[in-house]
Amino acid sequence: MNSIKFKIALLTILFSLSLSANEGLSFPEKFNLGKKSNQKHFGPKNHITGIDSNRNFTDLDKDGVYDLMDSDIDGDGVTNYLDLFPLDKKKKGVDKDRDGLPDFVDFEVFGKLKEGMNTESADYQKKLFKIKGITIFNGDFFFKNSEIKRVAKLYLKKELKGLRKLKNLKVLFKQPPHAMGYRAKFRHNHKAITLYENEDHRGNPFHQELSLAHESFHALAEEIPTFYQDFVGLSGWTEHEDQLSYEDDFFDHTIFRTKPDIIIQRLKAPEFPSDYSKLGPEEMFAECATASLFDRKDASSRFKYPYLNKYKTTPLHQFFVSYFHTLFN
Ligand SMILES: [Ca+2]
Ligand SMILES: [Ca+2]
Ligand SMILES: [Ca+2]
Repeated sequence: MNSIKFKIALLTILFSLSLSANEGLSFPEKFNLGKKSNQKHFGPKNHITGIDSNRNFTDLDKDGVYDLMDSDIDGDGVTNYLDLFPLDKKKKGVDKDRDGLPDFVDFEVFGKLKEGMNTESADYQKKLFKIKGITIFNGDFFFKNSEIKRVAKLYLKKELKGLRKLKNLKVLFKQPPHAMGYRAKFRHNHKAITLYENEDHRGNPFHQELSLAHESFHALAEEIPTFYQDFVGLSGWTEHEDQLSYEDDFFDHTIFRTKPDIIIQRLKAPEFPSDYSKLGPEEMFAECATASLFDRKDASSRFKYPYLNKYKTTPLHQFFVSYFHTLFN
């Protein structure tokens, strides 16, 4: 991995960690700022592709879940991203053709296609929703039709075909390139995968599929905690209250942010598919699962998984392969 890519990987971790740290906080009453938003911080149509920072400490529907962490801020039963009025429990937006996709994200309503989308994309959007419960839509950055096809085929016909409907993966959308080069992010509080427009994905569309699978496994880890815990038990990691240990090495959580290279050094053996997999049990789970799942002869995984051959001789790889038999159809 060259230094730029390495830095990007580290920054991605940093970002994930800062999010999860934030999500774990509990907010004292005095921080309940109660500031009303005019919704302008949200996305293009329903203003919800980014969460308004003013809403970090408010709880609109008073369900005890702060807005920042609430997948349904107004409590009307419609997840934020699919709610045309995410801050108004009386209004949701219409679904005229009654296909389950709110018309403001629907690629096709009664034969009328959204800008740039073709009928094939519209069909894939409907199928992905019906079969996997995932709504793919255009966020602040639009999908190309070829991308819609690849993404939908990944879930409907290829490696993730057998994946069951996940309760905490409901939406998938695209955002402009991230200043720090992030490729994708699963936002568990919002049941969403954000795909960032990315140079690597443009040059190697296959890598976009690997990123999606990786994020989907983050969703799966939450949905099936026993799967994740069995993995942790086998992986060498132990989760303590305020730190993690790998075999006999103890790591304070901050080290993942400040000195990730130390961890990569300590976990020297190339028994995991990539250096990125060494950055804590959650990343290791998603990386190992993805590397174990994909076996395409026509698309090289070497770039992302330089130690793949070695990894495939390990009990961890075997663990995933056996688990897939029970998890996937
Ligand atoms: Ca709430
Ligand atoms: Ca809602
Ligand atoms: Ca519709």
